[in-house]
Amino acid sequence: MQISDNFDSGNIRVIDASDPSNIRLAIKHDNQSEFYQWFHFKLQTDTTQTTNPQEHVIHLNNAGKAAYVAGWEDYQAVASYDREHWFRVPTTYDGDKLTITLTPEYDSVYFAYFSPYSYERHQNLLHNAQMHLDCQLQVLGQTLDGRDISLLKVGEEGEGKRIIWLTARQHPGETMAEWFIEGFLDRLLDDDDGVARVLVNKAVFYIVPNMNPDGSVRGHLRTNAVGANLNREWLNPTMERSPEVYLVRKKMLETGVDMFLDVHGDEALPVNFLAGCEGVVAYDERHKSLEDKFKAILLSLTPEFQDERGYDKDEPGKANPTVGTNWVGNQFKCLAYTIEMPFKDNDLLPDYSMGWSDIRSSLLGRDFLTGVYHIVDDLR
Ligand code: GEM
Ligand code: ZN
Repeated sequence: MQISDNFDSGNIRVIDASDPSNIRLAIKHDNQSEFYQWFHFKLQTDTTQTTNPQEHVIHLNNAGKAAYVAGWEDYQAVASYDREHWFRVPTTYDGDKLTITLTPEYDSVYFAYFSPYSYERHQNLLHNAQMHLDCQLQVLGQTLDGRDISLLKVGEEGEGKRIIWLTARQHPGETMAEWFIEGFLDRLLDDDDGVARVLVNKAVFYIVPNMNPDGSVRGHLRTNAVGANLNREWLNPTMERSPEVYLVRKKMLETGVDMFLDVHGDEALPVNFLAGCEGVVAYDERHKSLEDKFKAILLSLTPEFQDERGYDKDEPGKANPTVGTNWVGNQFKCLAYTIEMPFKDNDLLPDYSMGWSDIRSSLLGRDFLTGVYHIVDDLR
């Protein structure tokens, strides 16, 4: 039996893998950081040796000190035999260890915190998009590991056209964010879709499908290559520590912003929700009415969205200015939201076999495009 993580977004450390009924592993920290929670590893076993298939019991021994331990409550890990279709597997948490049990049907099986979004798939997304007449692939610069910081521009600037920015995966382990972008973009570039065609005439879109490619490939939960939490770098980013934010922010200052969506995942809350910028200095009645209208639109569009549960609201003037949504909302006095999807499930509409998934993230992205369609005229 063999456990490995030497692949794109792999993350595990083997403590002891000699006994299939007591496999002991640990999740590795993000580089130069205290954060960890994302895991992704391959189990190679041999199902032919015995007539009765053997249940494998896998312990993540350091789960109890992960970044967001509430994320392990009622959480089920995902597994895949073909690396395309991911299914939930029986998982328990005792406050210390996370334990995954599976009787493998095949000799090789992958496990992960959520459905991975590979760097290859990321590059395919960029290059498929650029084939569309209305889409241009721009490179803003390079990350600290030397990967492109890639931006997709959809549509053209023009008199009266709204400027709409989306960023995703500042936190690389929140892979649902890039699945969301895949759905949003797939629809935006669909020439047969009336909503998309009207939107491309009314707005220009700047989309960064992956803000943190280094952290993604390294198998990080939350930081870039040098341990920077990008969603705490927006007030004073530097090329030495956070070039991803520095270069995107610089481009935003060139283009302007009428609406900003920053796509994330949340470890603990089993719902989809939005976090606004109500605590920034520039927040005013216009901001609030735009937020209320956008939320009302989303509530009418899909039962996958709700506005009862979410983060505590910031007090007036007390928002953390280093957070992307807060910096953009304040700087451009625009509608700015953090979108949060669950690692677990949407408890209002549970799927007992799959939980929240890559497919549901992508479909939510398609629904958010309709939301943008219904608010685009109000953005100025
Ligand atoms: C969160 S967003 C920051 C908190 N925002 C509000 N409004 N309370 C983060 O960066 O901690 C996003 C995430 O990590 O998913
Ligand atoms: Zn996040």
